[in-house]
Amino acid sequence: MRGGFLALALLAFSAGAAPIAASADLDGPPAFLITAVWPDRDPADVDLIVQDPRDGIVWYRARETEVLRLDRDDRGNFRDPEPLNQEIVSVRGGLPGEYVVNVSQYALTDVEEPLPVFVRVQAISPVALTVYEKTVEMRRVYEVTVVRFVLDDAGRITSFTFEDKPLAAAARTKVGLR
Ligand SMILES: [Ca+2]
Ligand SMILES: [Ca+2]
Repeated sequence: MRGGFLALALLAFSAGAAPIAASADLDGPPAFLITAVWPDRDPADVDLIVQDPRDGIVWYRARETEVLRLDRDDRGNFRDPEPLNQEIVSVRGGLPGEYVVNVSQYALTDVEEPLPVFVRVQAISPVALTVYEKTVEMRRVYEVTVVRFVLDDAGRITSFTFEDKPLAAAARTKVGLR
């Protein structure tokens, strides 16, 4: 799979994205989509937590920043008759700087097998293009950094890095939770 990731990354560098405004219109078309998918009908509640370059964080308790929006919150099978398990965060505009993509488990207890969570970053403009994808295996309640990417002034991704950067504590503080 490593080779696959590298090929995708190189594709992203060469294809780039059309220059897009640094100020976002949250109702306008997304520049990027970040999705997390876990097995259909699984009761686990996985959360996307994404940070923008101005330290804004989206998650299920805070669904919008200047440039990010949680478009779909999924709580496993809780109040959800559909088998699908998928969370979606959209990136609007081309605010330059670093974006951090984390996934966490709200509640996963007593599981023997790891839960595979497939995370994908897609560029939408000018064409839909997967720029990064990875499956992380989650075993219990915790948070992991899947990928960090940097946009330049033209809205192009210039780097992918993977150093862990926990966001959940900061996200909780922002909304007044301990
Ligand atoms: Ca969730
Ligand atoms: Ca679901």
